[in-house]
Amino acid sequence: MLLTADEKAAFKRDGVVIRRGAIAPNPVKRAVSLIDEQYREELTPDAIPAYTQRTFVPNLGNHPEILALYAETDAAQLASDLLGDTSPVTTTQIQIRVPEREFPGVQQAKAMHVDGVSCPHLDPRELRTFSLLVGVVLSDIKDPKGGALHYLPGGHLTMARWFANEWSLGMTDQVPPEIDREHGTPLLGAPGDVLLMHHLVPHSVAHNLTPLPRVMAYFRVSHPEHATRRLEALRDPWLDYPPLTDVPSSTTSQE
Ligand SMILES: O=C(O)CCC(=O)C(=O)O
Ligand SMILES: [Fe+2]
Repeated sequence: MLLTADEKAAFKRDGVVIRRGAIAPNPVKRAVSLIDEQYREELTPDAIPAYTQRTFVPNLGNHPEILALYAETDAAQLASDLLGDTSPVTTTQIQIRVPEREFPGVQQAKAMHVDGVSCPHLDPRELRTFSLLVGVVLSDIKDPKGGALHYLPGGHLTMARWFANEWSLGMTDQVPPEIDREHGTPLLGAPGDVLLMHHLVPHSVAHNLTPLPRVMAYFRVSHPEHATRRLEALRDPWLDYPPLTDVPSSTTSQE
């Protein structure tokens, strides 16, 4: 189902829309069991830091049943509803927050950041940006202390101003100090929930203090022109979102 006018207006204001239960139980169960099997068999503490920077279970990144969570569900349609044209998505990032008590001190937290800019493990002049993050919840996330993603509603507008006025390519700061101090809103949810998040919304993750892994699949979706204008898209939050040009920003709260 397409986004409602209210959801589009909320996306303009918050940079985030969450569709509860957008993905049917069967594709979710297939993805969860594929991930779960390999996670349990192959995970060693030494691998966790690198997986945390990139992706867990890397050999599943282009598995058809994992990619299908995006391409063969409403998720792809919702992304097109925001971006108009989209480039094909060919890879999935699987992010697991491992239980701290099972792997004490092994998995680092991630401070507030936007993806693809000044990544701590990359050359700060390299931009790996995109237009829209689509996140699929693959485990029950009931407790904010369970490694929930924390996002900052409205932060896309602050970030665009910072990129336009204060930031320059090559800086290692990921966000301005006032955003670094924020804790954000935890993404709580259940398997099959879908997060649509603007690429400029700052977000962070902390340790998982619950006994069960927190599992998300992320799809990074780009407007086809994005790669030719990455710097402009950091400074103009609606450049990659032609369908939203004339949508007013919401003034009423959602969720
Ligand atoms: O673990 C998560 O949910 C998010 C991780 C993250 O922000 C990232 O990999 O860029
Ligand atoms: Fe991120």
